[in-house]
Amino acid sequence: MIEILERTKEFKAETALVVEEKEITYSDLHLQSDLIASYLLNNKEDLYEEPIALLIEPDERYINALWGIWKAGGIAIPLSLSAKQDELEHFLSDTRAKRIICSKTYRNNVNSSVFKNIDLIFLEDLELKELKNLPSIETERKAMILYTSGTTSKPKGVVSTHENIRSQIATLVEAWQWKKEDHIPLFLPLHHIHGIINSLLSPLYQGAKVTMLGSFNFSRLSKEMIKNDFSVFTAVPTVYFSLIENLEKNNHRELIEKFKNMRLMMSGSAALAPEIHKKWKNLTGQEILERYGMTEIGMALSNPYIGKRKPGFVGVPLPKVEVRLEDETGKEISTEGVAGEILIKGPQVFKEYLNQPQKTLESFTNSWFKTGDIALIEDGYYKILGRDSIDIIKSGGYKISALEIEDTLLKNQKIRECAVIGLDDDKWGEIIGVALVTTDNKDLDLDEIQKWCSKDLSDYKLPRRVLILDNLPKNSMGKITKKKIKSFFN
Ligand code: MLC
Ligand code: AMP
Repeated sequence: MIEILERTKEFKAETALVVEEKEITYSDLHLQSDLIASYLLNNKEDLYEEPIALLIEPDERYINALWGIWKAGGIAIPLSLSAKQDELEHFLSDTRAKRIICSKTYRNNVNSSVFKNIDLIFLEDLELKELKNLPSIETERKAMILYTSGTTSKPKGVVSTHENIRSQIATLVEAWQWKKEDHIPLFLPLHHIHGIINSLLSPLYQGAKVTMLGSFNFSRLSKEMIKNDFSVFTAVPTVYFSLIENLEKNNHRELIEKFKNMRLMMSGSAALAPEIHKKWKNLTGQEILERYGMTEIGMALSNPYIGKRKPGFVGVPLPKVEVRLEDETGKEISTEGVAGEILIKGPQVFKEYLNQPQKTLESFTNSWFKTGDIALIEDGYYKILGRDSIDIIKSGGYKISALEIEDTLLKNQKIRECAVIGLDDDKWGEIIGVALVTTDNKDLDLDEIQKWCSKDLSDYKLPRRVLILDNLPKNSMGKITKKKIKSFFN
């Protein structure tokens, strides 16, 4: 039994989603997803974990398709609509998905070589009439694969079960007191856990209302804020930076009042600078609740809903999440102020990395998942100090593999050597910097490099600063640490 599906049936005629003024009820979502499940099953009684990808705009069709796949017994793979050819090829070959549910707007992007031998199911083309018997799904079955950047060049598929997802949601419902009366604006991408679990599935689990706004856009969000009384808000730090920039430019009293009246505003996916926390409090009176999570584990640490929220800290373990810090020798750290790696245990921790049994094995020690994030505890509150890899760049709430970009750059004949690094930035957290040596002093500028990368990589992975180091002796870049290379930019 998939708990979120069973529960939400009870909410019947209540509004679940609002999309462009249109209200979609829980019954609508269930009927449409039953029909999609019936279509996907065709003559089968169960899809038995068939992987099915989603390339769908963030509107009601996304939930219809996601729930449809789950109801038929498949595994859902939500993909980014802006994923480029190379990325899609990797996702499709890694998951071996043979069917993709798409929305019509995606038709123009369909590139024949990537989608060879793939059945593209355009939702709007389907005449969905027939309802079939749907299988009963055990909670231990695989439910979803999300891609996340690791220290190897290709993103890893994180496989979660229905029980993992249920636990991730239940934890948040309890800690943040989600209720039926809540209303949240959704503007985060729906191929990452922040958007899927925190912004969308947690409110639906409680019968609350989600207004789906597409990707973040200040003027669209402002209009909706004025029209509605949203009660909960969750975003990445870059969004708060953007809101402050806009609100400071012109003093939008009505909008500020709306923010003031919310019951809970949260931030996560990247470190929220205490300065932003302070500015937001001065502007709106809201103390942002910062929390810490990861695709593999859902949310693990959170400042309290009721109680002291400490800027620069991510709080304490969420209900039913076990958290510990370990030193390099694997010994638990029990002294405050001593830094160590965060380890997590609990029912919300993912099942495995797709097709990477060795990587999965190495990521656990005695059933504890090793996050790779370093933290310390002060007065009982965790403080994230950073990730132990310089090759994971955090920009705008996204995690980006430096190696993936280096891979793309080195395919360019004009580039002989390169190093990709994250450069500190107030708004984005980090921006992507590239230091490179050209082949035979070839002319290269940022524009050309961005164009080159944009063939293979999503926009958020594009280099934003380039430093040409043609005066370096041959083959010397590999010998210099990335830390040193970073210092060349200043
Ligand atoms: C875009 N731009 C960037 C950039 N991305 N500049 C530097 N670095 C980047 N990374 C530039 C564009 O080129 C453009 O420039 C301008 O900024 C606006 O771009 P945009 O794409 O329109 O940005 P915007 O719509 O403002 O989007 C920013 C954002 C978005 C922060 C809302 O990136 C976003 O939704 N991020 C969330 C990602 C997320 O959900 N992460 C969660 C992962 S799960 P110009 O010159 O054209 O104006 C996870 C676990 C957990 O982490 O704990 O949650
Ligand atoms: P992802 O790999 O996309 O799932 O992102 C997970 C990573 O985001 C974590 O391993 C952390 O490095 C980072 N992260 C999430 N929340 C926070 C936070 N509040 N502060 C600092 N880093 C965070």
